[in-house]
Parts: sequence; structure tokens; C-alpha cells
Amino acid sequence: MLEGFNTSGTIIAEHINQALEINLWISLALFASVVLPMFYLAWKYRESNVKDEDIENITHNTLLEIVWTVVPTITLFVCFWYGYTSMVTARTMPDADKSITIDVEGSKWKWRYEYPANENGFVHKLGGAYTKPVRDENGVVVQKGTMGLSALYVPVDTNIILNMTAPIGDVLHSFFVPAFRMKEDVVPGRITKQWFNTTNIGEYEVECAEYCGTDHSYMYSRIVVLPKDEYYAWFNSSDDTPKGDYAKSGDAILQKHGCKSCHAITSDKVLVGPTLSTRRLTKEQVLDVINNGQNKLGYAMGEMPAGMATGADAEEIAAYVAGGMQGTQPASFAACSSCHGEDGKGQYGTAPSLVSYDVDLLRNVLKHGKKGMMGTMPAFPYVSDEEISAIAQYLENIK
Ligand code: HEC
Ligand code: HEC
Ligand SMILES: [Cu+2]
Repeated sequence: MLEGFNTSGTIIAEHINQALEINLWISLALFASVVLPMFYLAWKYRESNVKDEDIENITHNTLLEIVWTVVPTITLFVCFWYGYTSMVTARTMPDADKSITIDVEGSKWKWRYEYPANENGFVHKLGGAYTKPVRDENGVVVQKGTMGLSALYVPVDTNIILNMTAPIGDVLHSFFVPAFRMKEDVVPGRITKQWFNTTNIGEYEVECAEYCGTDHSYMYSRIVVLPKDEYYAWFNSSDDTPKGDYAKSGDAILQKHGCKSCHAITSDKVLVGPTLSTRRLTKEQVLDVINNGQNKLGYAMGEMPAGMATGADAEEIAAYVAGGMQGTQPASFAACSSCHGEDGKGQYGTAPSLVSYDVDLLRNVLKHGKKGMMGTMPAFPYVSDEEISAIAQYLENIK
């Protein structure tokens, strides 16, 4: 469901609501003034009631003609006026000096936001990751995709100008914020603009409203309107998301479920469990799994058998995997790639990704818990799919 049609966040939204209402009532009145008399006259002059020779031949009626010309002209000009003034409000960009200009890029199939440099010269770039649904040869979805849960953070009571574009060679997109009643095409190689200014702190949905392909519906994002001091505290930092309870951000979800008491996120520090962004697996962990196998995570592939590699091969593989699979792949990795894939990404969730905290790994770890050489992680079965994809996206972005 699209949220937000019952909220009205901006001046433009109020204009458009008003224009819509006036258009609706005037259209209904004009419709009734034509259709009701038509039914009445059809009934009154029905064949069984009137003979042709009884009907007078009226050539014209000046008063009536003036009325039915002037009244619709005036009412339609009223419609035009409200539509026109709303359009002027929506299309006239505010003074750039008194506004914040943010670059928006729509590409297959995600939104990215780039802010101007802050006082330390740091440039926030947000948004990105999502996973495409996987289809078999008949086009049947065998694995659901996940929506990106990126957000555009903006201060309240401030003019925000969006400079929107798409990479050359991409397709058309459309940046649509139902609560703000704003929608504008995003065109490869061209810049289109929208602006808004809202007095309501809160979260608003962003959708791609261009339906010329199957995956625009995954281009989901949010606008989070913050109090000014919170916005500027975040803007002038290099944090990925503002501090505070922004219910749907990956950072806030990790906080909310207490993950951060056992996992460091952006530092290398090992608390109880592994750091969730800077590394995936240590050499010792990989060796442990190679030697002992593992069967706890509930992947479609089932069990990881022990002894897939031994001795120097095992050492070499473990070092390679722990190093994030950079550089030349040791030939012995062939023993692993049949299940984990050439790139170690787990072949669409059939086996764990060895290189990233993807949605499948998070989902399986949270569902089943994890017992490994570092310790025991309890299961968190109540973390929703939406939250999991937000965590995955957050971890992907800060990597
Ligand atoms: C027969 C398929 C298969 C082969 C071959 C295979 N794995 Fe696995 N691997 C799995 C599965 C399935 C799991 C998940 C086991 C579970 O449920 O805990 C797994 C788990 C792992 C894990 C633990 C991941 C985690 O997040 O805890 C590591 C590390 C790993 N494999 C490394 C390797 C290496 C290195 C090789 C090659 C020497 C290899 N695997 C070969 C199927 C395989
Ligand atoms: C009580 C401490 C604790 C809490 C709370 C906790 N974890 Fe863990 N987590 C662990 C431990 C310990 C491991 C390592 C298990 C092992 O040895 O493989 C782990 C492993 C993981 C892994 C697999 C990492 C890898 O590279 O193998 C993920 C992903 C993960 N946790 C995510 C989360 C998330 C998300 C939350 C919050 C919903 C969370 N954890 C809460 C202790 C915890
Ligand atoms: Cu799109």
C-alpha cells in the first residue's frame, strides 16, 4: 500500500489538494447540469407522449445561449486558475542560496542521494543496495527480492531542491512522494528538478512511479524530516545515518534489537561476536568450518561437509576467503565454488555468502542463531524481513 495520501506535508500538497477538490466539485456540477436535464427531456419528449407535429421549431434563445456559454467559461477558468497556480508553485524553484540542493540519481533499480560537502568537506552519499528477485527459465520467481530502505534526510522548515538525473544508458524513472504530492520524471543524461518544504517532522515514502519495466517497484526509499539541530549534527558528521530512533534505518534496527551490545559495526573491535562490517570471516573461522563442517544455518544446500580441503590447500583457501577473496583465486578453491560460487557469494542464497552479510545470511543467522568458534549467538526470529533488508543494506553501504 502506498502510505501518505492521507497526509499533507507541504505547501505544494495543499495547493494540489485544493485544486483537486475544486476541479472535482466543478466537474460534478457541470456533469449534473448536462446529464440531469438530458434524462428529464428524453423522458418528457418520449415517443409515446409527443407527436412530431406538436413540437415547435425554436430557432434560438438569446438568454439561454448566453448563460450556457458564460457560466461554463467562468467555471472552467476557475479550474484552470487553481491548476495553473498550483503548477507555478510546484515548478518555481526557491532561491538556491536559501535552500539545500541535493543530487538524486535513479538507476536500475535504486535511488542514491548526494549532499553538498559539509563544514569538514565530507560528502554524504546515501542509498543504493537492493536485491533483485531471482527467476528461473520460465520467469517464475524462485527467490524474492528485497527493497532498498535508504532514506533522504532533510531538515524541517527548509527549502529542499532535488537535482535529479539518471546515468546515460539507464531508463526513465519517476521520483514520487505521495505525501508531498510531488512526482517528476528522472531522465538519463538530463537534470530535472523538484522542490519541497515541510513543516511536519516524520517519515514519508518515496516510490518510483515509472512503470515501464518490472523492477521499478523495488525502487523504494524514504524521506526522513528531522528537527534542524538533529539534521545539522548529522550533516556535519561523517555518520551514515543520524543518531536517534528513525524506526526503519538499519542503524536504528541494530540498536533496537540489541545487536550492538555483542557486535561492533564500524570498528574492528570484537565484542562478543564478530564486527559486522569490516570483515566477514577470520582465517581461523574458515579453517574451523573446513575441518569440522557446519550445519546450523538452514540453507537449502543443507550441510557443509567436513574435510572439503586439507593441509596446505585448506590454509591457502582460508587465507584467501578471510582476505575477502581479493587477488588471484587459489586453484584449490574449486572444491568450494561448486556450492559457494566462483565469487563466494553463495549462488543466490543456496549456500552462505563467504564475503558479505547479505539478506540470506542475516535471515538464516537470525532465524536459527549461530554457534561457532567465537561463541553462541541467540536466534532472533521476530526480526522482520523488512528489517533484515534494511540491516543488509546498511551494512553494504558502510562497508
Ligand atoms: C556441498 C556444498 C559445499 C561445499 C563443496 C563447500 N561448502 Fe561451505 N558451506 C556449505 C553450506 C550449505 C554451508 C552452511 C552450513 C550451515 O548450515 O551452517 C556452508 C558453510 C560454510 C562456512 C561458514 C559460513 C558462515 O557464515 O558461518 C564457511 C566458512 C564455508 N562454508 C567455507 C567453505 C570452504 C572454504 C569450502 C571449500 C573448501 C566449502 N565451504 C565447500 C556448502 C558447501
Ligand atoms: C549475545 C550476543 C549477541 C547478540 C545480542 C547478537 N549476536 Fe550476532 N553473533 C554473536 C556471536 C557470538 C556470533 C558468532 C558465532 C560464531 O562463532 O560463528 C554472532 C554471529 C552473527 C552473524 C554471523 C557473522 C559471521 O560472520 O559468521 C551475524 C550476521 C550476526 N551475528 C548478526 C546479528 C544481528 C543482526 C543481531 C541483532 C538482531 C545480533 N547478531 C545479535 C553474538 C550475538
Ligand atoms: Cu525506476
